[in-house]
Amino acid sequence: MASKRGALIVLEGVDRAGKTTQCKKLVQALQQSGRPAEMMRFPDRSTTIGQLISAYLEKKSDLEDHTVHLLFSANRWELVPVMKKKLEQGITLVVDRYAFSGVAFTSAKPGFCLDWCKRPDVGLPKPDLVMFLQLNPAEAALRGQFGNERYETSAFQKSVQEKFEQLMKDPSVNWKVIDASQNVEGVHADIRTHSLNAINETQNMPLGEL
Ligand code: DGP
Ligand code: NA
Ligand code: NA
Repeated sequence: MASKRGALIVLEGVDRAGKTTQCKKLVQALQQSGRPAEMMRFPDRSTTIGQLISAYLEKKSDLEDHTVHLLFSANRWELVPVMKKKLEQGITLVVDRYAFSGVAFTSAKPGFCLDWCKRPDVGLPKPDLVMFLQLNPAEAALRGQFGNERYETSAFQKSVQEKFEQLMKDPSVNWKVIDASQNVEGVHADIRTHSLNAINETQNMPLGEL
């Protein structure tokens, strides 16, 4: 019997929706049930390109908007060989942000259309499941202040949320909306259910492309 590939699972959402916590909990739960799983995150600030992105987000450098968009995309592309290898080895990848953040954050800036923003990511491995952690701005505000990084203002985040809502209309992507206002365990239970379904449904299907 041919060995089964891992699933590519992505968590998206606006800042403070709990993506990172939930990615970690999902990886733990999958591992504990005997399913190989690893976490990844984008941007991956550890690479040379990632360090340029990190300096930009920390406002230690300024980069032209198209340029930074292409750097975020390049940062995903440079990890594709590693991702494909792990998926082929049967490892499920749980990814904290992906191309959808790329499109939502840049298209929230003036002068960018969705179509241009999507182009550089065309051909990337397509997630088997994308879960959007939905949290309204009032609930997000209860979780504390924004940090000091670029993009961390309520006006910009509102615009990003609207862009995500447009992206979620794309029926070629397996979107699931998760109510992130539940407690951590409630959110985790929803995420685990969708993930187990995706792992079972996609293990005999080839990996798609964006
Ligand atoms: P995080 O490490 O998850 O806090 O993400 C860093 C910030 O960068 C966050 O505000 C979201 C934003 N971001 C993530 N991916 C992209 C991308 O591809 N393009 C742009 N413009 N912003 C992104
Ligand atoms: Na952030
Ligand atoms: Na995060």
